[in-house]
Amino acid sequence: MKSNQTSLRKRARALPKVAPAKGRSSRVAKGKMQTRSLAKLPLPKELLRRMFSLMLKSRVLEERLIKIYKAGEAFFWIGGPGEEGFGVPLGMLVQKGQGPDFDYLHLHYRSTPTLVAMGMKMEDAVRLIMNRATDPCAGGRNFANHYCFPEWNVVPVSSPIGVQYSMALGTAHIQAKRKTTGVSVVTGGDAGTAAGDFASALVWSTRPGAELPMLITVQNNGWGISTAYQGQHGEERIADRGRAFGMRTCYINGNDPIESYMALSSEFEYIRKTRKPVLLEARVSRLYGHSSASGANLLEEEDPLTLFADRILQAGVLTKSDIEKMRDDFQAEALAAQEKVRGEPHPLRDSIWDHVYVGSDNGDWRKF
Ligand SMILES: Cc1ncc(C[n+]2csc(CCOP(=O)(O)OP(=O)(O)O)c2C)c(N)n1
Ligand SMILES: [Mg+2]
Repeated sequence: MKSNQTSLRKRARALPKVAPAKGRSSRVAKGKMQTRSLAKLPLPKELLRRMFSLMLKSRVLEERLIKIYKAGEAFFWIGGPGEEGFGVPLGMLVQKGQGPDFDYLHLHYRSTPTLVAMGMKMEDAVRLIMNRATDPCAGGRNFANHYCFPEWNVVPVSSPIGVQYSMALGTAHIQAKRKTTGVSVVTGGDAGTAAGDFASALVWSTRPGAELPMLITVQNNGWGISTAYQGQHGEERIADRGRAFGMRTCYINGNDPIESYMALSSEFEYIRKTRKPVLLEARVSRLYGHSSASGANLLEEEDPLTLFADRILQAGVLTKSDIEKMRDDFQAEALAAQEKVRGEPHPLRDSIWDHVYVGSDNGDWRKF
């Protein structure tokens, strides 16, 4: 086990740093985002504070989920530490609500930062990982980070990777047909883009005259479990694959929340206005490895949270003691959530077929 962890750590170190974006698909990354003084930070102070606070909250929550798993109070952990610099701005910018007038979210299993930014309560993430009947996503019957919030158009996260790209075509089609301003947002990992569903999303979202209002995103962390990106992709960037379809593309450093926020703002604006799709690739980190199956231990990769903390400390947006207080408060909140949820019931066997089919008319397949 130990040698496995060491070799994972070594491999993580061997990953290339996020390269500065170049070429046609790098509108935002070419901007002047690398400034280090308050005067030049291109977003309002209050927004920066809120963004940092949500990133920290998401990280503290994920670390609590890992502790819950390691303490034997959950069967499995998978999640998004390392993706806060992209996931939080995404959650802050979606038009949240139910139905085609609002954005749909077809997320994958690293989306805690997005849900935290949308207002998910910590205890709901804890209920999901601890498989409690009180879990609003699945009644205690799904994996950690497999969220589902119908009231926010967050469709159920699927364990088979990639399928969300073709599911998103359906909601985007309705949004296009009804001429709403809603966008169908889809997220996924780099390895998942090898699945046919990803190609289907590119093909079906870009049909001339029948384009779909989709924000198709890929969070590229350089890994598909233990398979390195470099050995699998002939293309320089995943975003480049959109060029063949004549669609707008964008490549960003997802470890920089300011760059992410600005890129996502302008891509959302473009899609809401033109009703055409965008393919956006964000380079991110995978800070605790793939999942509990690979140990869920901290690896040496670029950490978007500490990088952002340095920037906002230098810029005077927050002080060290502000950050410490925030962290203490979030840690207390996460621990209280665990203690509360520990006392909640597990689902009983009579609920096993609930929500398997809409309306449950055909829920009891054994009668077929
Ligand atoms: C269709 C399918 N094939 C294989 C798997 C097993 N699997 C789970 S996660 C994963 C790697 C996914 O890597 P990537 O898409 O880059 O996302 P990441 O986990 O790196 O965020 C694989 C192969 C699966 N869940 N579904
Ligand atoms: Mg990956």
